[in-house]
Amino acid sequence: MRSGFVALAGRPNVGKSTLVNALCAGKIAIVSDKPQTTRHRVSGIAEGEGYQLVLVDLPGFQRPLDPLTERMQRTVDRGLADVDGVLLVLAADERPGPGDRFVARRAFAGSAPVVIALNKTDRLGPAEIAEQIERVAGLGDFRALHPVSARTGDGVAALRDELAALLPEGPRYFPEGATTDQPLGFRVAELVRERALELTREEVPHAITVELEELGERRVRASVLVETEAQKRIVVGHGGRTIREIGIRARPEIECLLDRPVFLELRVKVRPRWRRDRALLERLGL
Ligand SMILES: Nc1nc2c(ncn2[C@@H]2O[C@H](COP(=O)(O)OP(=O)(O)OP(=O)(O)O)[C@@H](O)[C@H]2O)c(=O)[nH]1
Ligand SMILES: [Mg+2]
Repeated sequence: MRSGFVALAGRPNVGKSTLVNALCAGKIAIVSDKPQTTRHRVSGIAEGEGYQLVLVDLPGFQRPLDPLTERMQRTVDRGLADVDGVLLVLAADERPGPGDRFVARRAFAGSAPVVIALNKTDRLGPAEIAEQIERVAGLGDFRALHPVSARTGDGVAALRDELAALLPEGPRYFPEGATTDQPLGFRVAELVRERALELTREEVPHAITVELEELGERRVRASVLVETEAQKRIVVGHGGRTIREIGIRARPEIECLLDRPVFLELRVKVRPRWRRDRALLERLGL
């Protein structure tokens, strides 16, 4: 039996969480088209022939702006320590820039081998992919470079095999059949947040967090927290349209996760400066 941990490093929005979901063949982490979606360390477990591969999804590298983003960057630092491999994720449809070089320096600074995933290849033709591979290859001394599309699944199986080959002999760290380390309540709150991100824009997604208040047999209650009255009006929407839509979209996924029908009650609350509220951040596991 081989087993171990591979952490994902990359700028926000390059597709790390989508790739974790593709590698694990299930929904582990929430995804959105807004940067800074992932705020916590989330593990996804991929089991294969004789191995258990734990993929550690992390927030994207960014400059910390407030206690929330500071904590997210600490999560990145801790997540990259003590792993068996680092999966450096880059977006194939963007030229590697200063942000990618910064992440790459950090990834290559550790002792663990680095595998590069050039993601979103579905957006490019073969010639453009070849050009990007050349550009990306200069970032450091990598173990392997895989062009993939987390969206279509192209190249994902070969990448999984490559990562499994990095694993040392070891025990199963999670029970057989486990898919993630996240508590159920956290996953429920994240599914609500995912829909709230989907339906909001600009600064609003960054100002949203979700606090689960009740996870009952038949009733799930959660609060969508924002920082200002103006943001609350946006998330509530005209006549309650937006918050209702968040609930309509989140509920089937929550029911699927819980494997039972539930009433989902959502409320929008203003919690001024919650991103600076250390007690609340602790409670949210940040
Ligand atoms: N076309 C295309 N889009 C992708 C692919 N992988 C991810 N995306 C999209 O890229 C956006 C960001 O994806 P995420 O997985 O949330 O990115 P992330 O790197 O985890 O972002 P943070 O958590 O903010 O650091 C979403 O809109 C995804 O649907 C891909 O292979 N092809
Ligand atoms: Mg993410």
